[in-house]
Amino acid sequence: MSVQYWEEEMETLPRVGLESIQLRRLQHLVARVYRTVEPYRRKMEAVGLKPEDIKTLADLAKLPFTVKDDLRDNYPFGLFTVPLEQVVRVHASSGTTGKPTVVGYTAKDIETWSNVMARALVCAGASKGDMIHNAYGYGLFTGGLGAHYGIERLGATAIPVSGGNSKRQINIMRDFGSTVLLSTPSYALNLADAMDAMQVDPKSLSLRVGIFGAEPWSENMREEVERKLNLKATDIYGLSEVMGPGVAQECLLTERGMHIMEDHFLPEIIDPDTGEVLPPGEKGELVFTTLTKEAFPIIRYRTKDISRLYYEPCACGRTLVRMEKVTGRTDDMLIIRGVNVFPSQVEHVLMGIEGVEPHYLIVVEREGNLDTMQVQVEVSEGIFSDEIRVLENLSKQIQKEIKDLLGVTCRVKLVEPRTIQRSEGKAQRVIDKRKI
Ligand code: DLL
Repeated sequence: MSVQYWEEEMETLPRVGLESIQLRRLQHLVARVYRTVEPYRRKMEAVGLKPEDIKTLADLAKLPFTVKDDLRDNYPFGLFTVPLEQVVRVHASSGTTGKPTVVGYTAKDIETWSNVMARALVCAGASKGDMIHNAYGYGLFTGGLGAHYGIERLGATAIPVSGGNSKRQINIMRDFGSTVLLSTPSYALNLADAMDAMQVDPKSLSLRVGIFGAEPWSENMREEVERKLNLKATDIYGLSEVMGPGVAQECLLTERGMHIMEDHFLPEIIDPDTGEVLPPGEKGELVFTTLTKEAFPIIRYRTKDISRLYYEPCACGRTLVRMEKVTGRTDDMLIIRGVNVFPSQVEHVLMGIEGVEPHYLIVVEREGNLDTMQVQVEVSEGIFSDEIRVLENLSKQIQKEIKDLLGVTCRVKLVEPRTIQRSEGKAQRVIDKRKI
């Protein structure tokens, strides 16, 4: 299989060349935000830093971080660096806590985004001839439109189906011959269930590749999606504060990690407690600086996503650094009786157990002074009609494996197929009643 690129020169540039481009862009960016954005200037002044102090890429670490609260404090447009007349689009997060965060794009930003997204699609093995079924939500969420512009830039055919109405999605896949599926991994499983209910054999469809992201998913979930949808499942990463989908994408040859579009998004890994930059290969919080964005550039944005960076060459020939699959966030980490628990770890256990479906909910409560964790999970069709002993054993097995991996004793509630609420976008995996 020959490797295809979208912007070959940039994607395969030797690292010295890449780093010199990064430095030039960084210096330009810092000078611009210092000049045009009051909150950035104030933060730099507070640590006695001037744009000309950025002399090497290592000087990036001298710059103050940006956090989600900075966006909220400057709601809605306070961090934009261009007049609103130059902003051709805005996106916003739903804002589960507090005000939503708003991001903006100039025409050139949309151009850049379309290109990095086209790169991501090609990186996942898509090409001009593909029928690309885009089930990311269209609207203020960056998923739908972000991917859409990349598909058109690539010259493939976009099917802008958005999320929801699984039955119609499957009819479209069958009738239009969708070859590439873009959706959250949880919605992909939802589609697999719907196919099953409609008695549509995935092998009768033309799906070849899935480009799944916007939420964490485990390796076991990958296997599950690949098996149930009969396609190759790849991971795509992005966040609205930095751009949207297309910040990083897994290639078909990599054994680990997604290539970061590093000439546009400069990554660092920091210790989330001290803020110190960690050496390559170490696990920590991912931080991004945008190098080319005009309307809403961001400096050292703390993503709260946990990952690590691999600088070793990749078999696909791309020199762009790879980031490990995001295994959790510094802020979705649950602390249960003193133990750190990531929902993705619970998922990992569940996906490895026979008879269990990939639909689950973690409910955390406080009883007296004690935190309790209940894991509700759907069991496969047929198991419910089996003897009670089978169910009891299954519960015990789940409880034991979670205890072994995480050191936490949980209660397990097995529920019937299709009883846990399905998502059309990001799945809600945790109900933490301690916070309500
Ligand atoms: O989720 C952008 C996106 C759309 C990415 C479609 C991929 C595909 P936000 O709504 O701003 O943007 O959410 C960003 O979602 O900080 C991660 O915590 C999580 N996330 C995104 N992609 C992945 C992934 C979009 N592949 C937040 N794996 C990020 C794990 C992911 N988590």
